[in-house]
Amino acid sequence: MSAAVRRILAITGGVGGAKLALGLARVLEPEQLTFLVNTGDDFEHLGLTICPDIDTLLYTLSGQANPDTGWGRREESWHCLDTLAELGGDTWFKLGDRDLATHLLRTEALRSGASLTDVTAMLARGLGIPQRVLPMSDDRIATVIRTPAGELAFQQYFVRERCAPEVIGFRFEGREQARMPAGLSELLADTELDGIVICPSNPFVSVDPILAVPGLREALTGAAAPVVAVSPIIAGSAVKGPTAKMMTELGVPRDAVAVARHYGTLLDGFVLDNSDASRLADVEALGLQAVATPTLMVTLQDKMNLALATLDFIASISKSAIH
Ligand code: FO1
Repeated sequence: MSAAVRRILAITGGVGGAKLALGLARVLEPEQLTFLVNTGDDFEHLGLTICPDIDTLLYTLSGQANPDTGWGRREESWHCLDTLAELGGDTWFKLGDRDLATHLLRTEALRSGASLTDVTAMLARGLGIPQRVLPMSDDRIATVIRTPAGELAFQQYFVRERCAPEVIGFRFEGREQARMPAGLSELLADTELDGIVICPSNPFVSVDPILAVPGLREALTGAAAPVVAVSPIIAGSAVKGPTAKMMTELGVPRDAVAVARHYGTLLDGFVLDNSDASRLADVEALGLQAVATPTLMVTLQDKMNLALATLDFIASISKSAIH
């Protein structure tokens, strides 16, 4: 347990972010920890509302995540998908039989007027998750990938096209009308909030959609608590997913320092992997505090160790000394 901090907000996207989220959940008391999750990947498929990053977090925290993929449920069966294939239905996005129950329940609750925040809380309760899990907004914001051949909806790019198309930019459709979820402003103003952690998620398609919610970036920057990001890039590569490929395509150096520069003035501190320790001074030259620690998370102990190292780093940062 980390006694050095009181309350923490953790910002997370998909599989990489959920690993640190689990580490944080294991070293903090449930009431100390709130999650803010990307919903830019959400989409309607076969009439169902799918929220991949929320589900990845919920399944990871509840021990239900598929250990092979990181997304979807463990001990899954695929009878519905197989039958869909027989009938000539769409099977490019793999919905398992157990996972379907989540999408059915969510879709029904949303259709009867519940907010995504309330539906997410209901699912978290059902999975025995005691922490608060907030979607980045109750309003729909859809991440759109810009490619030389035109625009692709996020899941078309990510799953159907396996991240193969070259990326030239992003658009967050619907952002202008979106609002922050209820309760977030109060948390950011809470004097007991001691830190905001940006988990090692893709900066472009997992974290930037969250920062695109009007007022959210400003609210994070204006919070008294320091904002610290953990690098998703280790020695020039991403552990999982297209982050490094996107950096190359966008003409950004493929390294952790470029991630810190991308977040810019939002950050007070940055956590690098030990293998990138030679770049500590480059991060500090951006006006940030920096620390190097093992960030590759394979075992539960790795996740808890990174969580503890990040919390210790937060406790060592005094935001007023920086700004
Ligand atoms: N990712 C895949 O690469 N292929 C799939 O068929 C797939 C299905 C899927 C079903 C439910 C769910 O919650 C997530 C699923 N994902 C799948 C993962 C997901 O699309 C991406 O990992 C995220 O959107 C990126 O964070």
